[in-house]
Order: sequence, then structure tokens, then C-alpha cells
Amino acid sequence: MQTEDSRKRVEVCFSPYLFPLYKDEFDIIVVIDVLRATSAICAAFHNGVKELIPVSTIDEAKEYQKKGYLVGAERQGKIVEGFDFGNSPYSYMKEQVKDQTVVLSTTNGTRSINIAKEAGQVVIGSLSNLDVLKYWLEKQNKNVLCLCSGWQNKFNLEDTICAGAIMDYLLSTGQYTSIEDSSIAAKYLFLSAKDNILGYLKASSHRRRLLNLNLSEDIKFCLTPNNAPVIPILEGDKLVALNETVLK
Ligand code: 3SL
Repeated sequence: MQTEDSRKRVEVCFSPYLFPLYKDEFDIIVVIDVLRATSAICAAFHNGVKELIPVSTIDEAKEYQKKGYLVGAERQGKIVEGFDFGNSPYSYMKEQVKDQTVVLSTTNGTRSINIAKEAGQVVIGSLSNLDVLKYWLEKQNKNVLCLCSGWQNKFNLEDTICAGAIMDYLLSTGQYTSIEDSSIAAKYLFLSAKDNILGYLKASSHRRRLLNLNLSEDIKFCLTPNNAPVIPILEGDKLVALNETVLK
């Protein structure tokens, strides 16, 4: 006798460009941009930022600036002239941002968040919040898509490895299954990288791009698992930190 498979799905989408092919089948979208947007967002909430409004364009960022908000803006890895900060996690650890609503626009990460919000509940994923996020996802028991922000619609290693780590854990609970080859590939990438993520990513394109901008401290922060154990979740147009204890 055949029984129906009641397991939920967890899958990986390699880039925002591919998102339309996946988007209708999931309840929760985990947006991942390890270098550096989603790591900076986790750092921000871990350090007491109250709300963060992710915007896709510099024009939108300017509108918020005119209204008096603190605004971060990054393009090509650099702070956009005229803004308070860029996309370094360290900018969001300053006293200045504590208890504040901050606006952020980045090349890929904030764009992915805004693309994903039409499709399901958006939560922010990075290596910085890996364990709390995976335990929280397990508790939700819903269909999960990990959306890798990549770089200008192209595949990247660091987001895929992070997505693979989430996959690997959720599959290990027995509650989840996956059917896409992208998800299997992400899981195997994670398994081959997990013992030395920094070393594994030595030659990755975005690591090189950031190193050329002298951002090695940012890279180290972003590739260190569990250094900002919070779960930023989108409510309307704002990210807030989930107020829940999800440690195992
Ligand atoms: O693309 C993004 O959203 C950024 O994370 C890119 S950077 O790390 O600031 O270069």
C-alpha cells in the first residue's frame, strides 16, 4: 500500500534570476547574501537595531534619507557617496544605530529580499545566524526555499554553501525532502566546504572583489558561523528581529 509523503520541501534557488521558476511552491523564503548584506543585517539586529528597511534602488534610499532616516547604501562593494554607511557588518555595530530604524540598499541582497516578499514569508539567512535559523525552520514545518542572492544574477559559492548547510540540517530531521538538483548540489558543496569554509572560499569571486577593497575583516566576520544569532523577519516592508528562543 502506498502512503502519501507528508514531508515538507526544502530547496535551493541559485540566483534571483531563477526565482520565477521556483517561487510559487514555498511558504518561507530564506534570503541569503553571505558577503555581505544578510550578514550585515544579522549583525545589525544582534547589536540592537530596531528595524531595517531594505530597499532596492538608490533613489528609494535617497527618499528615506530626505525624511531623516539613517541610510546605508552599497554598490560594487563601496559606500555610495552621500550615505551614512555602506554594507559592512561593523557599521551596524555602532552606538549610533542602536534602537534605530535603518534603511539599507545593496547591489544584490536587498534586491533579493524585495523580489522574495511577493512569494512567501521572508527571513534572513547567513552563516552568522545559521544554527538559530535552522532550528526555527525545523519548528515551522513549512515548505522552505533558500534564495541565494549571488552576484548580479550569477551563481556564487558562499550563498550556495550557506543554503546547503540549511538543507543538510533540515533533511537530517526526516521532516523534509527535496527534489531539485540545485538543492542536492548545494548540499554536497556544503559538505565538502564545512570543515574549512574560509579556505574553501579562497578563490571565490566575491571574496576576491572584497579583498581588493581591503575588506578582509568583513570577510572574516561574514564567514564565521553563529556570531549573530538572531532571526530577522520581514513584516510589511520592514525587517524586525523575531522575539523567540530557538536554541536547541
Ligand atoms: O550585493 C550585495 O548585496 C552586497 O552584499 C555586496 S557587497 O558585499 O557589499 O559588495
